[in-house]
Amino acid sequence: MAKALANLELPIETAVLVYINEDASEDQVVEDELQGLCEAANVEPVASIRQRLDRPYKGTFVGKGKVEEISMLAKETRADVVLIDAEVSGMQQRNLEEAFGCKVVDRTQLILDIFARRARTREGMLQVELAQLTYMMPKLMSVYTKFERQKGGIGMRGPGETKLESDKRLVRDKISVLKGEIEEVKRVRDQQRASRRKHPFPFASIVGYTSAGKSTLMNRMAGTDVLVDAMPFATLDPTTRKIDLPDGYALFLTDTVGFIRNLPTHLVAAFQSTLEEVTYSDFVLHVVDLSNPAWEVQRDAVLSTLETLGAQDKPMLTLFNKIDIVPDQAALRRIVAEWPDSVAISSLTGEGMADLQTAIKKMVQELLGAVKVMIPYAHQHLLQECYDYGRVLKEEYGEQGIYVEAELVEEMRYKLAQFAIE
Ligand SMILES: Nc1nc2c(ncn2[C@@H]2O[C@H](COP(=O)(O)OP(=O)(O)OP(=O)(O)O)[C@@H](O)[C@H]2O)c(=O)[nH]1
Ligand SMILES: [Mg+2]
Repeated sequence: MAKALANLELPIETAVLVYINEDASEDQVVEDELQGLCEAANVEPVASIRQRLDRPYKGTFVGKGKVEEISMLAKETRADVVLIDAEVSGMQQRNLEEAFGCKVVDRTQLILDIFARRARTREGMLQVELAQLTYMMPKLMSVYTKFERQKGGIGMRGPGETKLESDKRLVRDKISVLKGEIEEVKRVRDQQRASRRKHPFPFASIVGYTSAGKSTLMNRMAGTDVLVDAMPFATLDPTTRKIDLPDGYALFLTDTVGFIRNLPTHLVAAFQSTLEEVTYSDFVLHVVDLSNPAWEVQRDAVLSTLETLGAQDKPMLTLFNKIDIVPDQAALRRIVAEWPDSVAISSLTGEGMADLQTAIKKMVQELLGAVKVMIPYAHQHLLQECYDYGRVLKEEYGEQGIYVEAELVEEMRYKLAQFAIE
């Protein structure tokens, strides 16, 4: 089912949007974001409504009165879908569909739909399909459980099994097939990663909220041609390029999928293999769209996603982007001064790129530690590794061995520790 979604340009569907956010000060930001997501999914909002909830109602998510209001609105506007800006359970979704007489889609399904449209590589498509099925599974379960209770358990298996049961089994089977295929793609990529490790210099990932300008930055720094788009989730598949820095330093840089808040943890997990790039990086470049009024919320969402990935302790350079359209330059200077390891840039105009290069070079230098070693001739292959994993500044052949001064990545310094002098 997901495969069919992946490549089709589906027709525009009309939708009633239901906003759920608790905090009134976030209204504008939440509305802008959902509308952006709609645009990316080919959905045309025809009406919207809001409910502030401390806690969702068990059966219908929104309150009874709201169910009626939405129902009326959906009928009046003849909307194709009601889109709820939250995660809704299978049971709630079904109850609401019955009440509204139309399809109900939740935030996660909307995001997955966009992912499905944007996925280009095989791995991307597999991941989206897995995420969709994984998300659907508990919803199917809830339908089944209700059914099972009515009918009792005996004589339901084997050839006489119900449609739902066989559906469930099919989904399970499909999930395990997909997992296997993803494992295989991942194995190949791990090999590539291992060989990338042999390159002399560290590698970094660009992370950030969706539409922060990650791909624009990547393109500027690496001269690549990654799709840049004002719509969310333009990039789904990671791209890696070598970036040359001043004084003979270099860096491998990966552009990753954009983060977004309220993305369920299991969905983040489904994109783990894409996001794994981040966990393997030596450091991260965190792009923040400073022109967005919600930049702080977005920044925090990214930081907490990094935590989910276990990458919260990576060295990080924060790049305050889009300074060409930030109205308050004084505030900008204050923010940059206050936030540690940050640089103000415009990926679009190139402003701040020299500062950025200097900052990155410093990060790279910090990863490369200076060593002075005497490598015995019996271990002379290590000299070649010094070249492979770092910068060799001096080599002198003496009686006891080869005297080497170099700047090396940590693994290499560790290896050479036994030959260190002074
Ligand atoms: N004014 C201005 N616009 C920018 C800047 N950087 C990026 N943009 C615009 O912001 C939008 C999103 O840029 P992308 O580079 O696609 O953003 P991204 O972070 O890769 O987004 P996803 O891949 O969707 O997560 C595009 O319309 C860019 O032209 C900047 O420095 N200034
Ligand atoms: Mg991008």
